Amino acid sequence: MYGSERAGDDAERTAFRKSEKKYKLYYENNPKSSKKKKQPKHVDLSEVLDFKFISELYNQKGELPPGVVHVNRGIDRSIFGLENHPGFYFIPGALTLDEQCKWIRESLTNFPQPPNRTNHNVIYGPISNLFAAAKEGKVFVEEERSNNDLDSDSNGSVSNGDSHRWKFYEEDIARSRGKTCKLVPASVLLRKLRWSTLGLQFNWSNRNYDVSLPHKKIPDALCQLAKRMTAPAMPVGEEFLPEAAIVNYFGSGDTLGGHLDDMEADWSKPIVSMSFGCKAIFLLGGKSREDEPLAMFLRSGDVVLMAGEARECFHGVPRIFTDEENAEITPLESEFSDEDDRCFLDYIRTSRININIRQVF
Ligand SMILES: O=C(O)CCC(=O)C(=O)O
Repeated sequence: MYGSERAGDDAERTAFRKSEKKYKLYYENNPKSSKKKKQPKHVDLSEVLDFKFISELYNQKGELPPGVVHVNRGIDRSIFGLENHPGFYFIPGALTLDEQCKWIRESLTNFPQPPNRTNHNVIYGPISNLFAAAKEGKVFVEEERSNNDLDSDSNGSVSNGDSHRWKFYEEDIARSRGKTCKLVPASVLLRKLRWSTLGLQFNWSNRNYDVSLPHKKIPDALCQLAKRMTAPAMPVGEEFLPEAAIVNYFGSGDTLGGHLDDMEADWSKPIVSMSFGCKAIFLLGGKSREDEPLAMFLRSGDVVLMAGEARECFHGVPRIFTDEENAEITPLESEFSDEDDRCFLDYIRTSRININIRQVF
């Protein structure tokens, strides 16, 4: 599902795959000037739906492009839908700058904290305080465990269940120990953070929610936000119950391959998906990978709901824009202007975060 996955020959030929390839980040081949900064290949973005523009046009002139509908229900924002995709809702600029900053901070500091799992669990076991360690320039060191250590773990170290454990050290101490141990800078681990899971934990190997895994409830403030945002897509008289969330972290060149979210028991409930940081392209396909997907921009603060029939549609993220001109994060730059916020700004300038929240049962 993630960018590193190799698609088979059949997948290469589908309409969805073709579209992913069209928008994916490729670099110009420029062997003569290999010292020059790599230049992204030009991509034709003329067919990408732009709901920011659509919303401005609608507010000024009441006009809508063919196939787009205005939905007026539930919350005090413009909501748009697509004639050919019942159950799909796009709420441009749904989240205030304050809300965006809050959830970016949470996504980097609290959400990847154990018992929430991340993509790093499988190699390193649970990692505490990754963002703080990266900010302080620390290095993760793998140490052999002695028999005494095996009886009781010391503070701040994590065990991956065998005779090794990983621990953050100041860089100079890490380098001196590192002659006999494996080292990974915390900043590298942060860059390679691809997902964390909140609430009921998703087991990616079995592709199911593993209720036996230790977990904390989704924070109340996030539940309240999800309930508010899902109102337009909820069956009448019912309330959304947020039980699980996936936080996706994207760096330059990262993609999320076309997939279905089909592991939840009740598809009548929407999935609410919130975007933070750099602008991205989202592809919304049909029930088959053969259906040609629609491409649309997702910006920081946009919210997408996938309910009803749209829950059965392939979707993915083939591109994020991390260059200054296209990332469109200027409003966040002024919001994160305190010295204390520098680390969040440094991260989000070249990254995108997506939080998507689900009712599972
Ligand atoms: O990043 C996004 O906007 C989409 C995320 C998504 O589709 C998923 O996690 O299932």
